[in-house]
Amino acid sequence: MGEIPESHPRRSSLLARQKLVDAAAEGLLADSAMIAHGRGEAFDYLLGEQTSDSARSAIREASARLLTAERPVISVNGNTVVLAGEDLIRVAAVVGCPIEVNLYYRTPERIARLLTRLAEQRASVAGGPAPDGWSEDWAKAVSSVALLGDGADGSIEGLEGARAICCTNGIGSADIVLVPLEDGDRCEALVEMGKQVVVIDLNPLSRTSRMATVTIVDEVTRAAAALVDEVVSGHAAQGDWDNRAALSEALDIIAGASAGE
Ligand code: PTJ
Repeated sequence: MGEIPESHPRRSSLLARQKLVDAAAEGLLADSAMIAHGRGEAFDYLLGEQTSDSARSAIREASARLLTAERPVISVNGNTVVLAGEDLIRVAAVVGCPIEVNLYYRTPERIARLLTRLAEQRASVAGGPAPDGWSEDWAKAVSSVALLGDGADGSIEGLEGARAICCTNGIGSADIVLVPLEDGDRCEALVEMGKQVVVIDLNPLSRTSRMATVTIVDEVTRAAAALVDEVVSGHAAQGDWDNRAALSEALDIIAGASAGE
């Protein structure tokens, strides 16, 4: 792809697409990853391609819950690693939790490639600057982030086949799972197991969005960046979290989208 001018109105969208095109060529993505991304883009367009106040509130709630959990885990798939891997490693470093590669379309090759990509991202993040407000040893915190997914030995109750597979020391024993771009069945199964499930999903109508404990209706790249700031700030939870209200607010934004002048 040629150089995209800084002023191009669709610059970030084009860059994200190119990242996915390159990642697909490297065998990191599911065959349907582009379709999933396209559906997300359509919702993002209607949401104004920005983090709403309501999504920001969900990000704050997610942060507070991750920070106070006993065994938090971040579960990532192909699209998430490619679009938001580095910021999720920053989140994991601050929270002090592992990252598990857990795929909808699981193959040992993709698990291995995604773990390699995450290890590269971890090294790059460890060698880079700490987030504003972080005062401890950044390289040490980042290097301590465990990357799980290989040799998965556990299973998610209520699911069948490869989609049930998980790591016992990751999702299997977690009390809260942050899982961007999750599917509805697995989200429901995790909730049934008594876990809190935080999802990032641009579609406020998806089963995943409706099943989750906390739904962040936002683009995964923007949400992960905002989550870094929140976990470093360490704000407390906001009391009773009304997830349905958060989803309604996202739908109100979509319903109010207009063609303007
Ligand atoms: O890497 P794998 O094998 O785990 O497969 C990953 C995909 C995403 C292909 C798989 O999980 C899948 O098919 O997902 P779905 O069921 O299409 O759901 C994707 C959801 O994520 C949809 O509701 C989209 O609106 C949403 N979505 C897509 N791109 C983004 C997004 N949400 C936030 N940020 C995005 N960039």
